[in-house]
Amino acid sequence: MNFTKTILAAALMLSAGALAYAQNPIINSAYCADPSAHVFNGRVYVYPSHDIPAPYDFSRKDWFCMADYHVYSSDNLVDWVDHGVIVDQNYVPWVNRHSYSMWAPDCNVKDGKYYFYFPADNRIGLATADTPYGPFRCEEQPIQGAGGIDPCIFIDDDGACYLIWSGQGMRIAKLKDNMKEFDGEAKTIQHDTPNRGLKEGPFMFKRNGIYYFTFPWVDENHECLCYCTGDSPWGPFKYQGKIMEQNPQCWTNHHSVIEFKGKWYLFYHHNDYSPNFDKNRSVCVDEITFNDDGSINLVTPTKRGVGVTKATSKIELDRYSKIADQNHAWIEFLRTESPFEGWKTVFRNNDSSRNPIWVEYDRVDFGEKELDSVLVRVQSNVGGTIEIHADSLQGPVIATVDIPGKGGGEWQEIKSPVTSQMKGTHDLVVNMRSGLLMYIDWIKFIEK
Ligand code: FUB
Repeated sequence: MNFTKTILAAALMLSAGALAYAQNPIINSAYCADPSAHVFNGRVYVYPSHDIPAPYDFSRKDWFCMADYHVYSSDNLVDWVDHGVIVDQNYVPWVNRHSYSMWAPDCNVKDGKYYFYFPADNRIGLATADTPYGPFRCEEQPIQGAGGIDPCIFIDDDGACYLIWSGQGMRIAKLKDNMKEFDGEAKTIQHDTPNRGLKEGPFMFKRNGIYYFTFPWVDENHECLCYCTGDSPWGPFKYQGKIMEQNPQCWTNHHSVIEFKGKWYLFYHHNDYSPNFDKNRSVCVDEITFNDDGSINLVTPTKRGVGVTKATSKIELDRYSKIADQNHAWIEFLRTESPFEGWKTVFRNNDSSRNPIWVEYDRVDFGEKELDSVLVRVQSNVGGTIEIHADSLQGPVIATVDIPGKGGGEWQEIKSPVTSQMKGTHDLVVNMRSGLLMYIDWIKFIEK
């Protein structure tokens, strides 16, 4: 028997559950990095690595520490489901249980079977399943000949499967039908990216006949994302430019690219929930666009992310699309000791400025029903007034909300009638019309 015993789904899916988060980062229940996204049966599945703070038996307290993998899925890029643990270092026969080295994985489907490749102990392992979310069965041994990290499994239009990974250089090997043995020799991928810092995390995809070989690369001091193009998975590849600039707050980045419902998306990571320790990272997604010649436009990371937010759900203004000048409006954690609770938006009129103090949140779906009121979760010692506009600061006022002052840093939920009815999807601009200092957690609309 080639497989170890089927891992009991119940044992590994203890933490499965639903979570809804419409903005970046998309996963707010755990630190996650290295997101490999794929579309299986019309649904997006994301296979990230799972960062944890170092436990007692891992001595490198300042290093990447990962013991297992979860998979997350969504059919709208807004509501995400955590399917729980799919592979755990304690259940893989060849992995040292104290190595915590389950770095960036990838998964793909062939003939109805799902093949999940993961690194550990500088080798690459395989687990297979009949569904994208498991239960996965681990092979007894790692893949022979693939020493390194960051596996990517690329399947060409003709069904040929390639394992690409980061070892001594970027390596590629064609796989036999069993998906676990090389069909011929592994090769080093030839590309002409300027030879400065580390390159790792390869991800390959094909679009309009062009093969895109993409990877994080330390151009200056941190990893940017860049891409090369070629005519074959084997290369050679020509360097074309960057997909995303480096983020000076986070040394690594790691990504994947998918097409979903006619648009293309870039999944990547930053360290939003852990600004002081960049080995506890978080997964984000933003749209990626191509020009007619196949070149990629630089993606600017956003807080707003992708997808449309329902007006009747909590609209987290701190995941803004645009904001007034940073002296008058900014974000802070609700509680720094508990970052997954999220952020609040701070409105501060500290110099009697007559300039509007505002925040813009794009793409809110009001549906077709009549609105009754808006609810605002807010904190303010002295109170003030906010206006909620549709479309722009000059657009119609949907509601004016008077916030009574309340001392002691207490939160209030203030309800106010809607004065202009909205239908369909609109951007929102929230403006502090009067007041000195106000914190807003979220707003939501209530239908009649
Ligand atoms: O997550 C650990 C490592 O950091 C990955 O394997 C690299 O790609 C980098 O993101």
